[in-house]
Amino acid sequence: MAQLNTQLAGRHYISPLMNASGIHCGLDYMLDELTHSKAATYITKSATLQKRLGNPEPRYYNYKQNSLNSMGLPNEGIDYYLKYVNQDPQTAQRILSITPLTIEDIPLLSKKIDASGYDGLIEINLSCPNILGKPQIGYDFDQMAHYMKVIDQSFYPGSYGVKLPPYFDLVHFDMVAQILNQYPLAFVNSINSVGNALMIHEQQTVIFPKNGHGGLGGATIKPIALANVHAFYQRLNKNIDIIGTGGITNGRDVFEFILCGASMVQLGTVLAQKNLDIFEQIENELHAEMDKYDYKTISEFKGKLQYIQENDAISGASH
Ligand code: RRO
Repeated sequence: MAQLNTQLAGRHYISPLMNASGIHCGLDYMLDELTHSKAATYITKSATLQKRLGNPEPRYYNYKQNSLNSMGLPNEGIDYYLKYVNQDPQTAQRILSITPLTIEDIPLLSKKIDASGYDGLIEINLSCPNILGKPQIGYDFDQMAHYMKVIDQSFYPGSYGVKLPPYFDLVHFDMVAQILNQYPLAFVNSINSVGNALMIHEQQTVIFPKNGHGGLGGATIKPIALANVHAFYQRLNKNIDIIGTGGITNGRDVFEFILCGASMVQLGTVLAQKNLDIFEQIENELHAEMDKYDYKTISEFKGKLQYIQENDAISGASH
């Protein structure tokens, strides 16, 4: 039987599967449930310095295999999540997500984390699309470079990664990689939801904030996510691992993200739409996919995407 174990930033995980930040991870009991599920680890809801209630409702909508959200970063505040991750004996495997709302928040968040004794990985969210009046840092390269400098001064080398928004232009991948390659990141998580999308039911927007605009997640964004993972795998220093996120619904999808270079993957919309059994189901499907190609370990095919050659026939009728 194929082995699903993998590594992220030198830490060992029994499989590449975990939740995406924001899904089933805002409160203690949800994190407990994730801990007892087949997920290899969990990541917390992205924490700000202070507790936040988030945007007015309705703020989340499911449609087929997709979702639209404008949650607005509802969370219990950094102290709450630090208490949780530090009471857990397997802290080393856990991932804490944080969102600095201003550049001044960065050293304040790091001081709190340091004082708590937390020594797990930290995901720094540079890509929330839903904070009124605050553009995504990941789309403003000058700001991003500035943020990275302060992040580098505030966090230990190799202890943190960044969550990025989706990019759509090859030059943007070059520019972002050029900024990130200057720093000792543990990982990059690509992608956050596709920001400021719109869904309509009958004649009306489906969520309230920002006149209905919100982050698109789910199966529709998978090709965008794959392209982002692939582009960053090609451009980032090899010691920066990649977490692939966006539109995963089955084991085949996970296989594709690993082919593109992901070391781990996160489940967002699918986890919101189904229950925690989805981890076991996707694990089984990934086993089957690896058996199909006779792969025994993740490392045998990680980053080994094959390119179709000129005049090759496209194989497989299902596409
Ligand atoms: O809470 C949210 O509105 C949210 C966040 Br912080 C994020 O990073 N991505 C997203 O789709 N929603």
